Amino acid sequence: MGHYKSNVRDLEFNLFELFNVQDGLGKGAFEQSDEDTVRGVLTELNELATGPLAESFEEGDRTPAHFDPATNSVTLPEAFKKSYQQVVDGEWWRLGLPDELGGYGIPPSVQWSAAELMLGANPAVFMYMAGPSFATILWRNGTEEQQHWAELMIERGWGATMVLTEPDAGSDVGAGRTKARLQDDGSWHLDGVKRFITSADQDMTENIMHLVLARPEGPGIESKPGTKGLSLFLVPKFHFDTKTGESGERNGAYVTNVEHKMGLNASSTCELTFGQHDVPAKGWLLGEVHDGIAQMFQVIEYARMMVGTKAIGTLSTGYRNALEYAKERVQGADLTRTTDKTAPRVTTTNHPDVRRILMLQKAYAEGLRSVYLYTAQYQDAIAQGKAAGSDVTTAEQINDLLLPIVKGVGSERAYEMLTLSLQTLGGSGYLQDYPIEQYIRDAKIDSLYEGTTAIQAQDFFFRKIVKNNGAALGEVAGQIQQTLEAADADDRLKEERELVGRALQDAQGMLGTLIEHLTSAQEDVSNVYKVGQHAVSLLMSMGDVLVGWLLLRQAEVALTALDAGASAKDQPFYQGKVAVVRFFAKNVLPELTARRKIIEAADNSLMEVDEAAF
Ligand code: ST9
Ligand code: FAD
Repeated sequence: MGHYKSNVRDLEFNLFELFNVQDGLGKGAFEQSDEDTVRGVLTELNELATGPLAESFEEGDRTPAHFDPATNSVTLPEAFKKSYQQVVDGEWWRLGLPDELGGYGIPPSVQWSAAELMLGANPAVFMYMAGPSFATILWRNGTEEQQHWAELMIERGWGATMVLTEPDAGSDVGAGRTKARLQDDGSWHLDGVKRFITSADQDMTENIMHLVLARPEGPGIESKPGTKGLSLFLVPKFHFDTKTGESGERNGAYVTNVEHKMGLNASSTCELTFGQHDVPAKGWLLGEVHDGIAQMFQVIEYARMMVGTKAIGTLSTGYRNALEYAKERVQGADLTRTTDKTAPRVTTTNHPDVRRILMLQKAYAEGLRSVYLYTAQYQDAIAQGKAAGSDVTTAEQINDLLLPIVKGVGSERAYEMLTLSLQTLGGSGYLQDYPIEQYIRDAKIDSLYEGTTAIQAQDFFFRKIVKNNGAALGEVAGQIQQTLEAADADDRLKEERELVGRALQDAQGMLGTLIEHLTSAQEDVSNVYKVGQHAVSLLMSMGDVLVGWLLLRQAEVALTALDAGASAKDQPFYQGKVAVVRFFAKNVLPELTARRKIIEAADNSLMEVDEAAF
């Protein structure tokens, strides 16, 4: 058995029993798919994920991406390349493509379920498959010729990268200094050094298309500071025949270093240098418009969803590995019989503390899966709405609101819970005999790249709530209220509903206080520091409310299924859904009241501490 323990039952539960995606299949944008296709996709992909894909997970860690400075090239271990090839040959990358580029017309919610399976089994493999997805950005924003390049990228299976970060420009992308100078033939020469670029070189694809943010220079080009002065350039590793895609001369974008990381070692993280060698680094402006940051955010939105799903997928397999171990590990007597030295030894699942940490892992693994799939419901609605020519503004705003929760809360809770997965195994968890230590190392990056948690929290508060006048949040809060006040609500979940209701009030109270601080910053600007100090707490709390609410909805579905006489095989699954919301509502949600009190008592004493006193 490989390391990866997937949870297709729970994916299908979310898709078909909780969110009823089947209602949208066979129509509009999803005309080509039906329930059987979707179940078939998940079954087939699950076999690939738990088998050939998971097979090279460990090898990719122990034999990291290798950099050869003499040739500026990166090589990957053979076993890893084999896994990649199998996913590519299966054409699984087509799942994410629009119909006109050869996609299958599968809803985003199903695409992300499929992504969870691949990301949980071997995240680096999935990340190297960025070429076709990033080609859609060329397709959407490019000139007619660049749209043809998008087709070439897909047909010829090229790799692709997103290139923002520089040594002095991480969270602050607008501090980037890489320049692009306009040439007489309409192309651009790039000059600068980018850092930490994922997949910037590998030995698996014929070519790599770099999507690079740089500052344009040339006659008549206005220079603007910050992110609004950045344009997006297409910079291939090799020049290519623009009709056939055949590779030609080497372009002047070279990998000049590969980082030695804590985890995710199969994924190459590269320094990428433009125009500092003999060959110029030629690029082409995307769509001939200077709108780089907005264009790049189309990539970033996808990547933030991907990072959250990766973290949650890793948490899920961490939990299931821990559970399997605990069910078999015999250690100590039952707590009620510890004084009796002859009492039988029990499996660790009998110990209250092991139960506590297992149920906490289950709550976040299954709750956060629902959160990313709830988000994907809005991506489904956007696709359907666009196909029907209707207004999708609300769905877009809710999707935008939820992305920092999927990414920020997903990554933070996954890392926190994975340490409990390891704890469940005791000392054995610390060994490389089990996959959990690698999960922890591989998952830590999720709270860092694609915008750190602090950046997600600020995005959530300032852009997604304040700038949106709370419209999207109001919609989501309205849905939560509806569940809480439903006339036909099940009495067996009364207490849980009250606890979710109180948590929602607490989170709304936190938000209200932070908005007061922001408003009062008009008189005393330092009050905005209070928002900065507590924005992460707000983000995490809103995440907990969503987890609690979705676990409650899951439990309602489960009780109905149990009442209807669920099969013997399904009964424990549904009983688990009821147990997990009971636990989460009573043991986690009350913490929000304390967090609210902390925010209400916010002051700026922290900001007044002299740096030397830290
Ligand atoms: C990175 C990559 O870390 C990590 C790994 C990636 C691997 C990718 C692999 C993908 C795999 C794919 C595989 C597919 C397989 C297919 C199979 C399918 C099943 N939303 O607030 P302002 C825009 S990359 C939208 O003033 P500042 C907007 O245009 C590095 N747009 O910002 C706005 O203008 P306006 C990641 C947004 O103060 C403009 O920006 N690095 C949003 O100038 C300016 O906004 C980061 O993420 C948004 N949320 O700059 C950097 N926000 O307001 C993190 C802004 O007029 N730092 N815009 O609309 C930040 O995000 C900063 O907040 C900042 C601040 C840079 C935006
Ligand atoms: P900094 O921005 O220096 O942040 C340091 C700390 O300060 C963090 O805790 C941060 O939250 C905090 N901080 C910074 N600014 C603020 C603020 N304004 N308010 C509050 N807190 C703040 N980049 C790419 O362009 N393409 C890639 O493919 C890519 N892949 C990556 C892969 C890996 C393995 C890694 C490690 C990084 C990758 N990155 C990539 C870069 C990544 O996106 C950045 O590391 C990330 O955005 C953070 O930037 P930084 O590392 O410079 O940290």
